Amino acid sequence: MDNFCIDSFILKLHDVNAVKFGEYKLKSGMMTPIYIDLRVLVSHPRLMKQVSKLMYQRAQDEGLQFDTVCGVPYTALPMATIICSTHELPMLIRRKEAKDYGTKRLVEGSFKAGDTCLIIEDTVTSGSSILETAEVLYKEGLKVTDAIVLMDRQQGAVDMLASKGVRLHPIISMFKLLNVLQASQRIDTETAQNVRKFILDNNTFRSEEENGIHVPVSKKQRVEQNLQLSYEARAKLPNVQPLASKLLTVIVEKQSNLCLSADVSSSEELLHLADTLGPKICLLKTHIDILKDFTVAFSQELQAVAEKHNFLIFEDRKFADIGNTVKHQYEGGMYQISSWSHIVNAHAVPGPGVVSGLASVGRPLGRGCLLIAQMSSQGSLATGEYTKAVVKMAEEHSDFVMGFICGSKITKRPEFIHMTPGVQMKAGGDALGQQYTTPEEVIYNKGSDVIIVGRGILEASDRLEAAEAYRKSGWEAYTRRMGHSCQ
Ligand code: 5BU
Repeated sequence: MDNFCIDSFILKLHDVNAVKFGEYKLKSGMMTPIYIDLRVLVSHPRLMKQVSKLMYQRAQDEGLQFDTVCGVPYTALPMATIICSTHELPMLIRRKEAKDYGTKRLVEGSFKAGDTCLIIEDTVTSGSSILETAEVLYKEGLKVTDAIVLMDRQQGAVDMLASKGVRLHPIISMFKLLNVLQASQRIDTETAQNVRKFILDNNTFRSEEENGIHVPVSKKQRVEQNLQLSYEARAKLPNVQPLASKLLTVIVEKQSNLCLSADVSSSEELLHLADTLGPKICLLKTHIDILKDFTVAFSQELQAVAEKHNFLIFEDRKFADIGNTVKHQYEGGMYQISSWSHIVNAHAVPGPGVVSGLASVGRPLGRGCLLIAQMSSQGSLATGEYTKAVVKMAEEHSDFVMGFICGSKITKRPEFIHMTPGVQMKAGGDALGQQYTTPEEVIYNKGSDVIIVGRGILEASDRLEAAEAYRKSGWEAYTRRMGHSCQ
């Protein structure tokens, strides 16, 4: 059981008919094309044990502090019981109806006012059942800060509960479940797509918002992130730019969303970095004009190393001139960037001509371009309306523009890749205006796709160890965002 993974667990849920496709009515009256019935798990003790293990593990991973545990009646009751009995934790039982004799208590068990209670739930849609239980516990003087749920239908519960001060930690998300069932051919593409559409169209928290209930912006962003597709699914989208598809595939193959910013000044050191850290990265970013000894032979060697370790090369050239000039800068001069760099980036300041100029060289070579929509540096002017205009420019050139340099997810269109520089294990900055956020923040909270790390790795005493730490951190943040808690 130690090595079992969420994917095989999802298949087991399907085997025991806990996941059903068809037309079903939810508690709210809403009709749904997918029904999750975890009540059957009581008949499958091994699965029950696995559920409880996953839930407890999640509480540990999140570092949750609590005095007692309460399962939402009834399906989650035995789950809470197993967790509490295995780990010798005090449990509470919430009654659905007060008895009309004896103590008439709504919460059974011993506790004192001010104790923190962790809520356990089997499935959530809007999160209202968890909230109901929390409210009963509040009335008894208990605190509820966190809840763990096995299956999140991704229809607004995380955000609704967050708006009430309860953090929800889902083990499996609907999109993860669909991806696994589709990949294992348990359901066909059409069924999976129908359900995805239903989930996207029926977000209970968004409808509250549409009804005029105030929702903080960050919560809105979280809703959008939760509904996104996996890297794998995005690589296969019909409208994805070919190089974006290639990069997404590399990310999945190497379980790495790490781009190394190889800001070193000698070609020998750069090649050594590429060769030693190559297995850890999906992308290697260069500033070719800081090399003191560039040669065409070097660029050929770099391409060979990229092929050997299956990563792409991104020259961070930040083109920003009229179309005709950038065309020459891209293909000519001493660096001949288009001949060796898979990806380049550009500022949108000059207007769409900059993209057309670059595309005239790069598109026939199968290259891709990132537009700089935001920058990590303090006081950057690339914000607000400018960022929105960059997204629009990308949408109008989506055969060459594959994504953005940005601080957070800026478009819902899943074919675009978001890459974020200014990443270190500790938030902070340097003396020249660089600002750092952590891999977790960038990938999990901000919904970006790729972390770009330079000095966080280059200045470490063991660069390989540091690269692995960033790879792991970026990948775990992504798997957690997708509701996938083990690898
Ligand atoms: P650092 O050592 O991790 O701070 O390096 C960050 C790299 O990303 C560096 O090469 C910058 O030129 C690059 N960068 C950035 O930091 N911020 C931006 O907004 C853009 C690029 Br665009």
